[in-house]
Amino acid sequence: MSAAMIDASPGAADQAARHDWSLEEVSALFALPFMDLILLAQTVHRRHHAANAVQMSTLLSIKTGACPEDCAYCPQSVHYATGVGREALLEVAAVREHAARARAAGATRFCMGAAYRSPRGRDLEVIVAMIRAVRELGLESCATLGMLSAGQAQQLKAAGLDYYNHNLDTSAEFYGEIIHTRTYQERLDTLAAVRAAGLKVCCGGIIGMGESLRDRAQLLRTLANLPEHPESVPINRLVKVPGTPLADAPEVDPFDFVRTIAVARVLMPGAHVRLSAGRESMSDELQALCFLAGANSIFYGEKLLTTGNPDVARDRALLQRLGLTPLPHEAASAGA
Ligand code: SAM
Ligand code: DTB
Ligand code: SF4
Repeated sequence: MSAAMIDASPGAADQAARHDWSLEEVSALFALPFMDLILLAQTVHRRHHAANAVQMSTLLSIKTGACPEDCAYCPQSVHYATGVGREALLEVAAVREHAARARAAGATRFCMGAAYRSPRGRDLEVIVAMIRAVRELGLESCATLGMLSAGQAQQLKAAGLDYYNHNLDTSAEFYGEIIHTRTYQERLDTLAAVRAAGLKVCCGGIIGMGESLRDRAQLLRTLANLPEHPESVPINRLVKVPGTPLADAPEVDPFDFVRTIAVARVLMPGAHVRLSAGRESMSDELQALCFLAGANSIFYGEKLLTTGNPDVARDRALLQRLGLTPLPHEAASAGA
């Protein structure tokens, strides 16, 4: 399908959310003239979200390094010499302190990441206590712990977890170039277990690993064609970490990155599209284009898991210069 066959008029923004996108349709969105795509994405954005609100999540690595998986982008894989050491699971009190600081700085969601293939039973019990501590502070909670069984997902839900992050990372076709220790189907199975447990889904991918435009289209198509759209869609720009196989991956054309955000916004109108890893090396102008294209969520705080993120002062200044305001979390805005 050529770009001319896609309805990019503002009226197209009123379409109901769909789960039957063809690759041709998604590719045609990517092929639209840049301005047409941005206008469509911004129109969709305004139909479904507060125009100038940004959801703010703070990340903490609760278990760092020595991960048995071989994800080619990841500084925490035991397979690559990146200087990231093996650390034990943090204590609950330390996590509570980090979460309290994140709340004081203005975050509404606290995301705990662990370098696991999947969590072990006794660690999961400690993580349950961490989730309770985060919730007691009035923050939304998110965890990303690798693969989950149905029972583990239910255990996390019972602890009060709000979101589970598990990314597809790229297209099913390109995935085998990046990860060999876990299948694409295993990722889909975890997402299904998370959904079945009643948790909200945070699922996205990484741009800049050498994937083609077609792979980007397939990733977004797979996300949009899930039985329910993820509530949160993180779009990461690869952080090239020395020692990983992707340390010298080719640069992404910034406009192609913005296009990816815009297509995610059009395909998943109700989702929060998060401008995720990679912001530290983005100009303020590029970030503003990403917000214009429909991004309405960021990771907020000096650190992602092991790599850097813009400091809080820079982000506050950026939001202020753009007239963007932090989104209160759902429970708070519902008066709970
Ligand atoms: N180990 C768990 C897993 O893989 O599901 C959770 C943590 S893992 C670090 C979470 C996500 O971070 C990955 O799926 C990937 O999308 C993202 N990520 C990791 N390293 C990255 C990098 N160098 N650049 C951009 N995103 C990255
Ligand atoms: C996501 O999509 N990106 C975040 C979060 N989910 C867990 C992680 C980014 C990690 C970047 C590399 C690092 O800091 O180790
Ligand atoms: Fe492990 Fe997650 Fe890193 Fe893959 S992305 S190596 S599973 S920590």
